[in-house]
Amino acid sequence: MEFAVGILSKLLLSVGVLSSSWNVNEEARSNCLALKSSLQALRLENTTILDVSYPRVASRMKARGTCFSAATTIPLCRVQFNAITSDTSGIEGEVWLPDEWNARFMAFGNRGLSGCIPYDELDYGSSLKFAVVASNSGHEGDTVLPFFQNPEVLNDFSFRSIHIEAVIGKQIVEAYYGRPQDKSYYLGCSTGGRQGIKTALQYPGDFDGIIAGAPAADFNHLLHWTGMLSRYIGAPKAPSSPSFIPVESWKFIAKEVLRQCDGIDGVVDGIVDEPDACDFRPEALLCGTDVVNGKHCLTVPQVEALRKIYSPLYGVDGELLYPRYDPGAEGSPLISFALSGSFPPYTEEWLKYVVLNVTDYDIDNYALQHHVLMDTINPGGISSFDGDFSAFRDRGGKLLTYHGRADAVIPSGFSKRLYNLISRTLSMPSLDSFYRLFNVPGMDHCEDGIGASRFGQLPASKSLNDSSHNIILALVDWVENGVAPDVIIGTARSGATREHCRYPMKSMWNGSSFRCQG
Ligand SMILES: *[C@@H]1O[C@H](CO)[C@@H](O)[C@H](O)[C@H]1NC(C)=O
Ligand SMILES: *[C@@H]1O[C@H](CO)[C@@H](O)[C@H](O)[C@H]1NC(C)=O
Ligand SMILES: *[C@@H]1O[C@H](CO)[C@@H](O)[C@H](O)[C@H]1NC(C)=O
Ligand SMILES: *[C@@H]1O[C@H](CO)[C@@H](O)[C@H](O)[C@H]1NC(C)=O
Ligand SMILES: [Ca+2]
Repeated sequence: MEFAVGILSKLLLSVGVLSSSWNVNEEARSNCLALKSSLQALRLENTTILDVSYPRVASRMKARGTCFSAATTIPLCRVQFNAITSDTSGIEGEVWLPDEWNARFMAFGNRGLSGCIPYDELDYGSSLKFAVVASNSGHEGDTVLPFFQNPEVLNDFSFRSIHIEAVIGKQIVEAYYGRPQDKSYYLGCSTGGRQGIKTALQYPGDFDGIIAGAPAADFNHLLHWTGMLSRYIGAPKAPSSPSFIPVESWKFIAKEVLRQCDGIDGVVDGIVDEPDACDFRPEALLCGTDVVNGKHCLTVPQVEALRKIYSPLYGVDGELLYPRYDPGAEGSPLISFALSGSFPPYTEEWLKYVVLNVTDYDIDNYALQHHVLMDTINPGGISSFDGDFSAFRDRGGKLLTYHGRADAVIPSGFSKRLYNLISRTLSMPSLDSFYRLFNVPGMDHCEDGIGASRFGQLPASKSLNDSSHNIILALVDWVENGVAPDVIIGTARSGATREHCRYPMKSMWNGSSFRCQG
């Protein structure tokens, strides 16, 4: 009976929302407010509807306890929900349903270890007329502490929250508009990139198209690598270590990297297009016997630290754990993420709270062999480094990924490595038919940097909203019209544009412009 009432209200809603009567906003508003009782009647499994509201355009959105806020830009219906995922865990999320709907659904991921609803992304997606969903990934705050002795909360962060977003979001979309979405999409970068990769592997049916930028996948090794970088310069007691490199020194190291490698791509423009072509020699910065006061130079232990930083990280059995730091990323304000001289908090907390399950640990003892325990335990199954995308490929899924080549947090070599792992696992020399990686010269972590770094990948990286300049619309064109993007055109702060090539093509300068060559 309740189900029948739900169906009836669905039909009424669809008529109201889609009608073009003179009074459409008033009508949309009352349909929105009626959604609360129809959702209650639907009794979505394990889900409590916290509130349904029809906010004024430009009102600031924030949920209790969470860290972000953003204003809406278009009229929409806002649904706040809480989903129970186990006896000891649950997810808080929101679905935004624009009055003017493009019949598409989009879910968003998170950043860092953040348990925060990304309101700016909800606003971005809904302003493009998608019905959108995002969540706090199952915890509050940018820390590992909520996972301590709480494996179900970690499971939400590792693999479950995006799946729950998809399951609940789609039901709410259908309840409101009276029909399911035509296609469903996912957008995320960094942790959000890892969540996108994980979802394609574990829940391949959830999304028709996925954008997974600069993925923090191979998560244990990423954190381990970050910890090892900090150890090379003496963390956690860095300033008293002979190999310590103060943050200010990275400015002149960055200059030397450019002096040695900027021109390799044919253009001296402050950008190292192909960091893997840069055989940086830090010895060029050694203080000679003739060192004069004020000259920027480095000691032997400091140069040795640089050698390690610019080399791949190998494990105790000689296996590759993580690619090297990208030469060309030193100029970033994010250099201090791993190289401030402190031990990186994410790595320390990860080791303590979910690998060793202790609250206290002497991080002075942190060393290469710590990866063995991290690999063995792989908390929450978070690694997300697996090449078997066959289920996602076979259901017709499309995945776009991108990586800045001046990424000071996750080296761009990682995304090439993942591409090649998938290629080998599926015995596909090229993944063009369902998976495309765009390398972005001069872009930092997910966005920013002096390159042509804006292509619609994040709310702060808006670009022309056509499928050549906006990666979301490029994905839509691929999924819905079969038109795969050969290049993505990025826009720099200066307004200059540039075509970004898909891997393994390379960007080559022909004397007057960059061309992608394969
Ligand atoms: C609801 O939660 C229970 C227990 O946590 C779980 O077994 C069940 O699969 C959940 N249902 C859905 C639709 O997720
Ligand atoms: C894209 O931009 C044009 C011009 O600014 C605008 O008219 C159109 O509505 C936009 N499309 C979307 C989907 O936002
Ligand atoms: C820490 O707890 C997790 C989850 O209960 C467990 O899998 C892991 O083995 C524990 N770590 C150690 C070192 O015992
Ligand atoms: C370089 O590429 C551009 C763009 O395709 C083309 O117009 C130009 O003629 C090329 N220049 C040379 C020297 O090949
Ligand atoms: Ca250059």
